[in-house]
Amino acid sequence: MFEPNIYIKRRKHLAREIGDGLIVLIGNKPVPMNYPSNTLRFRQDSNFLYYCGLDYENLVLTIDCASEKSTLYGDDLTVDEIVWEGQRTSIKTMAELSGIDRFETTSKLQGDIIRSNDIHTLPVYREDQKYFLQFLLNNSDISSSKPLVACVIKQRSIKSDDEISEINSALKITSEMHSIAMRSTRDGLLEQEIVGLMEGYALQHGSRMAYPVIFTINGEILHSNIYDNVMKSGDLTLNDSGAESPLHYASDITRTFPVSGKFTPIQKDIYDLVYEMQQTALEFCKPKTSYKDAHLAAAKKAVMGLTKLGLMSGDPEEAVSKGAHALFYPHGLGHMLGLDVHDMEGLGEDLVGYDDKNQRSDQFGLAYLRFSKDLEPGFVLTVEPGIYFISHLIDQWKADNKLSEHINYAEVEKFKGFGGIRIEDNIAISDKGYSVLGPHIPKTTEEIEDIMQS
Ligand SMILES: [Mn+2]
Repeated sequence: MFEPNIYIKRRKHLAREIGDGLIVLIGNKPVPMNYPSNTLRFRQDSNFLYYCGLDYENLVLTIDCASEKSTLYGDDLTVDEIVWEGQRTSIKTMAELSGIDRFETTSKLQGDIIRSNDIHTLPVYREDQKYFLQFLLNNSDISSSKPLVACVIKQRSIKSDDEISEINSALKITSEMHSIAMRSTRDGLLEQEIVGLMEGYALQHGSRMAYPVIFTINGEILHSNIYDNVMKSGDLTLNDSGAESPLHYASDITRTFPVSGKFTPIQKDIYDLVYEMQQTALEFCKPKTSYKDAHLAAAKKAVMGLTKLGLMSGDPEEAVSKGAHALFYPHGLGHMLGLDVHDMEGLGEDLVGYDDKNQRSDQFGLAYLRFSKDLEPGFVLTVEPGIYFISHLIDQWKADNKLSEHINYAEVEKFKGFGGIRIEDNIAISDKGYSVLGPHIPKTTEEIEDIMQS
């Protein structure tokens, strides 16, 4: 946990911003996997962690906005529970650790809540949270508080130095996972063997994954979580994986490398293009520049490179405005990163990534841009352009003769089976511009070939 003062300040700030009423933040409960006592790995709610840091099950935190006083609700374990789970920190100590003014048993919670007629809650993303909140409020209408959501997003969007250190500590593990993957991959191994080494390394160092690992020779499947392919020389492997820090801050890194340890000429061409897309996008990563512009600059770079390779044609600006690049680059440049890997997405993707000035497009590809706002010092983001050859998408566009003034389908056909390439780093925005977080992870084709052949 951070020092209590950090949590006290965060809660006071929130209370002052909201001004009136009672904020109710619900910690997560254990979730059954296949029967009640066999539960999924516990992960505390990120908003709960942000405002009190307490990483335990079955807690509720309230903040009274007028008095700025907080109360922690929870129960010490019974001896019967201790027999199975062991002792846990007492509720009294938890309150002290987080600088919380009062603590009460859970049995007091509903009465205290019902006495207030101005309750502020956050959106729920689990069924059990929904039922618990309906029970607590004695009401089936549990619509979340718009002002609370807006304040939390504003507060959590700006990362302090302490938070950036946490992300850096997650990246230390992640960079080692990525090095292990590059050093261990070879012809004939199954993907799962490498995934096991990476997750094992994280576990050995007290860390877990911030999201399910994507490690696949089918890199064109954007979020594949299947690891049973045999990797062969000539294949590219895409590794999108990131560990969590001790306080549950996420990291999110992607590297793509050849199974053989050496890129073929055409793999190198496409790889270098994705690399240039990322470099181009990074030049836009500074205060007051919109992240959408960074995304579109990467897209234009993609069109220019693909035109050189004979896959696209026509004016790059026009091709991007029509969305032609999305055949190869169908996702957004990146997203915020923090306690969640897609930070605060549970509060609403549009509220986090868009505002009055930056509205979401409905064009295929651009519509998947999760974050579009003007950048501010303290924002932490991923920058993750990619180029993919997705057979089903190519077939569909070709059948519709879609944007054929910009896409040379005869050439594109030849790339079916190529896979996909994505390069992803995590950056922090400062007054001056951006800095790439964490240790350097081999990224140029030369660096990757070096580590794979050493
Ligand atoms: Mn990402």
